[in-house]
Amino acid sequence: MNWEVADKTIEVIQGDIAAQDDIAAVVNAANAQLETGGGVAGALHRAAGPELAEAGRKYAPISPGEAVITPAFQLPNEGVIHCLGPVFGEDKPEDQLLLSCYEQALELAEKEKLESIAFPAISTGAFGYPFEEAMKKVLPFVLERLPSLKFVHTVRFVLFNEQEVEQYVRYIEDYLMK
Ligand code: AR6
Repeated sequence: MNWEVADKTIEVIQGDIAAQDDIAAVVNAANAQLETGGGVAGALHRAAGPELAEAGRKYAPISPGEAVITPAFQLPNEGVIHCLGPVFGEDKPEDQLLLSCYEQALELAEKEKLESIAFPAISTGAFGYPFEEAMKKVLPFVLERLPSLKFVHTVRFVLFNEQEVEQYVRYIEDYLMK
């Protein structure tokens, strides 16, 4: 599903973040050490190869809310933006730390003049942030940020299951109707 907002394209798909071959920057739901892990981090590191963890070493450890960019190695993208989301119930204020991830990722993509970026639902897996609660923070924030983006023209949300896609689609349609 996609929409045109402020001359930008916003997309919501069900899929694997490691298989976004038409996107310049993919976002990793990273751990502080920028090593491989489960979920998104596992998928991206497996597909990128061991160079990805090596490239992350000079930045590690990163803090909750922080994002850094590395090359994408064997992935079909130009770069990987690693974001450390908050652990729900532990890193506070969790909503601000979550939004800081999205903001810093967008800023890095702009700085590197990358035209498209794909986000997974950061913190909503192993880090325990309730999916809908995270969505209600992230979507208005990103939608409001679109007009000020100069280089990024496509923002894609890559979600794991159909129900999550439906929730995003419903939220965006309601938001755009207002
Ligand atoms: N593509 C898209 N989305 C995915 C994929 C995939 N391949 N795999 C899982 N998801 P998570 P977090 C969804 O746990 O909560 C790691 O082990 C998943 O269903 O990847 O930020 C790291 O090493 C969920 O909705 O990230 C960290 O230690 C969302 O992506 C820690 O987990 C995020 O789940 C980070 O936890």
